[in-house]
Amino acid sequence: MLTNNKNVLNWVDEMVALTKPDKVVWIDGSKEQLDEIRKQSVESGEMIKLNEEKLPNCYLHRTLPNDVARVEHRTFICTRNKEDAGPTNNWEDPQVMYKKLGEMFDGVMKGRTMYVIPYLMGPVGSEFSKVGFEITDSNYVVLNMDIMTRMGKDAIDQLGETSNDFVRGLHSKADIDEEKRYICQFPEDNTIWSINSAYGGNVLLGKKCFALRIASFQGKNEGWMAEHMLILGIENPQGEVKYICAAFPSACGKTNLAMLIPPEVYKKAGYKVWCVGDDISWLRQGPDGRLWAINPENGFFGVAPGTNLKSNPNALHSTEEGTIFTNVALNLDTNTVWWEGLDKNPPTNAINWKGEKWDCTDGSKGAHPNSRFTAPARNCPCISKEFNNPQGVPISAIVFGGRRAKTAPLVYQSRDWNHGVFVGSIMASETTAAATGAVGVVRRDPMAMLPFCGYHMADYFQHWIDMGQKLGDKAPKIFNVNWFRTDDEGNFIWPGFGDNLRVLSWILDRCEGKVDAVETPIGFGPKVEDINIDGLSIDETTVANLLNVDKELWKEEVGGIHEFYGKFGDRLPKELIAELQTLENNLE
Ligand code: OXD
Ligand code: MN
Repeated sequence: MLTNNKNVLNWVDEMVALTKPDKVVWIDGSKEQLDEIRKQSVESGEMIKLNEEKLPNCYLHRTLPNDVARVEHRTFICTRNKEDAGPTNNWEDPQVMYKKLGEMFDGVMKGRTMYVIPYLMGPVGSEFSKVGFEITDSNYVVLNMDIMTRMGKDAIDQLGETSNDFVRGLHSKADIDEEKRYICQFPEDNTIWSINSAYGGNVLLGKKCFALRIASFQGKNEGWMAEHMLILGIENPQGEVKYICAAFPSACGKTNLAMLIPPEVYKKAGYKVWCVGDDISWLRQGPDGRLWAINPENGFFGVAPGTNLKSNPNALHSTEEGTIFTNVALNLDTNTVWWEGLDKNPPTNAINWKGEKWDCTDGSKGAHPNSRFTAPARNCPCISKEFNNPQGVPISAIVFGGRRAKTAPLVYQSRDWNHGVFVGSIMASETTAAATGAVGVVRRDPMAMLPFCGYHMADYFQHWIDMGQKLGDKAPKIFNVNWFRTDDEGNFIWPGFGDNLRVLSWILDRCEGKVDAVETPIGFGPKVEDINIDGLSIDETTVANLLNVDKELWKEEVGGIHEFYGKFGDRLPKELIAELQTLENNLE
């Protein structure tokens, strides 16, 4: 036992009585303890130790083929009133769910070791960090939580001897039965129960379950925000750094943007980009009235395929030490890892993500498309020096984005905060061939929070509006970007990747009042000449095309927004209905 806190001890006793483990181990986060767990995991085959010279302290883990991604259809928000979970979440009554899962958890750890993991979300010593405990029977969870959070004594110290303010997470692999897999959040009880999965997003309870679903609910009640946003700093040649938060649905290059490499002309001029976070921001109003952000996490749980020295060298370098790879291919000649898109030399003597002999000649994939790396943030060559700052960083701009072939322009700015909330609420992405199902279908994903908002989405929009009221003229400016416009042949027009800095520069110039804009029906757009294309092979005509707002397409879009908003009934804030009306008027 690491703590005398009765609230923690009583809860752990209850969970021991329920799950009946053979042994209980409290995780203090010490190297000796973790080394012992690594050693056991290698002996049992749960982890494979990789080449110590090429990938020091790195391991490979494979999950079952039925357990390779988050399971939204089995994820529940359990609030006493069904309406409080809203129309976009699965709901169950808490008592019903506790009973149902209670039966599944009863005795589930017989013959197993229970680990009790204290962890901190947010920098050590930050008033804004929060404590969680995860009880688990998985070594993989312990070792991943060590990378993704500040685990052990720091969390115990932050909680103190008497506080009851911690999130109670219970996880068991059980039989990894997908028919009995449940990821349940009980926001009113600060509780998470997850069973029958051993895949990251379902079992690393500090991440999506706590830092987004539970924290979004806490944020609404406590006057702050938990968002599915990266945080990046842009340093100008004078050495001043301005910070941006950005939300994108999956498959829009969020990790790449978080670790962007400036294009040559910007690099030469002295610009630098710093990563504060790649996935989650906790935002609150600081004493100076501005909005400040911390990244609650301590590592990156990134998608491996497509990550390479060109697309994201910073992410790749982050994985060179102390990393756990999940469901990638194993190169048997070198005892290193490989995934599609890493390089053009797939190994010829390898094991695929399913654990089968694989030589890449049959067209099958070596790595699962959702294979991952869990890498310490400290490894990232462009990690911000403010990463551990307890105050976080002040945010100048909030950026929303999606993948739209034609509708959304390269960038536009909202007229004001409420209009910006509207822009976030109508966020959407068109499906790509990478996902199953039809291509080009518009999926609404407000603020990229659809699977992660722990309460009624309309109340969440209201909370955004309330935050804007509180921030007043200190509020960050809100923008929308679209890197994915295509020409008539379906080719991307904008180069993307590092060149996205050209758009972020315009955004910061707008925040500082350095450039004018043109009014369009959907908001403020850049003047063509204000997007720097120095060193690019595109011309001003192309930029004009990228910025063009097609009224006919937007009229269709309005239909889709009405349909989406229809879900929320009376609970939808009147401010958003007014914004939709303004958009319709502007399109006439
Ligand atoms: C993630 C996700 O894994 O958003 O970050 O799915
Ligand atoms: Mn995410």
